[in-house]
Amino acid sequence: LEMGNHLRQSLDRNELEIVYQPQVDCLLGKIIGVEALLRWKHTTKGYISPADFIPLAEEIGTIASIGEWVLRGACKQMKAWHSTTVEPLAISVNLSVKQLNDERFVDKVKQILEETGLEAKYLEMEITENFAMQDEQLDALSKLRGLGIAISVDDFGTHYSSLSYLKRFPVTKIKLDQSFVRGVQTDDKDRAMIKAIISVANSFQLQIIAEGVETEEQAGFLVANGCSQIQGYYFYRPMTAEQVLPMLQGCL
Ligand code: G
Ligand code: G
Ligand code: MN
Ligand code: NA
Repeated sequence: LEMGNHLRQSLDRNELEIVYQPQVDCLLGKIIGVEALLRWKHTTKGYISPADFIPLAEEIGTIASIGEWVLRGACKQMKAWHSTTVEPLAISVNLSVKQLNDERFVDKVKQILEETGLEAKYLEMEITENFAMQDEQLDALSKLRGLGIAISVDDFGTHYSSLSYLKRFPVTKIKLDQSFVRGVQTDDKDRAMIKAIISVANSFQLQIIAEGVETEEQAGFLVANGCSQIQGYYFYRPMTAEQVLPMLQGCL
């Protein structure tokens, strides 16, 4: 209860911040995008992971305002970066299914794009497949895709969902979950899963990016098997906007 009250006040108290993790294409040899990741700097408990407070935010109904804050901040930041980088990059923002289910959400997104001046093609929304790929969300996702926003499936392959949603949903990219990447050097089955998921992406003509890549061996295996887009500590950790700027400008 007390935690919930704190969370309600976190926006006003400036306790939320966004960190940015660059994504790399190993064949192109450059940064191709950036994921925005939310952080809560709690006054007494220190940094709290979104994995721990997003469920609470959903429960107490603050997810709409927190989600909107993240989206606006991330779009604004990427628009600012566009004026200083050689090539414009896309920003990827995580969505809660509760945001998609809010009938005002799509209009809010349009408003934020207009307000920040970021073109829709430079925005990507990440959703997890388990709850967000139901009929209830199809309309909102189709409208977002219709605006030109890219839609990626986060944590792909880890939930109990049927693959058939890929036929009907306007997905543009699959994010290969880090749990599979962990086992690249030790587990035949993880390697088999990775190859199978890359094959699914190719068959559906979807882009694919691997998450949680921490070693050269993991990156090497992924690239050798057709997944050249990589996100993970091996290249970059999530960083503040100030820290990430020189990397986007190519001064690696
Ligand atoms: O960055 P970290 O590993 O702490 O993220 C933990 C989880 O929180 C991940 O599943 C990530 O997708 C999710 N997450 C990070 N930022 C946001 C956000 O702004 N909104 C939502 N809904 N989830 C987020
Ligand atoms: O569910 P989602 O993919 O949005 O969550 C991404 C989470 O993974 C973020 O919390 C981010 O901090 C974390 N992350 C990013 N790269 C790595 C990595 O190389 N290793 C590990 N363990 N976590 C990572
Ligand atoms: Mn994500
Ligand atoms: Na993930």
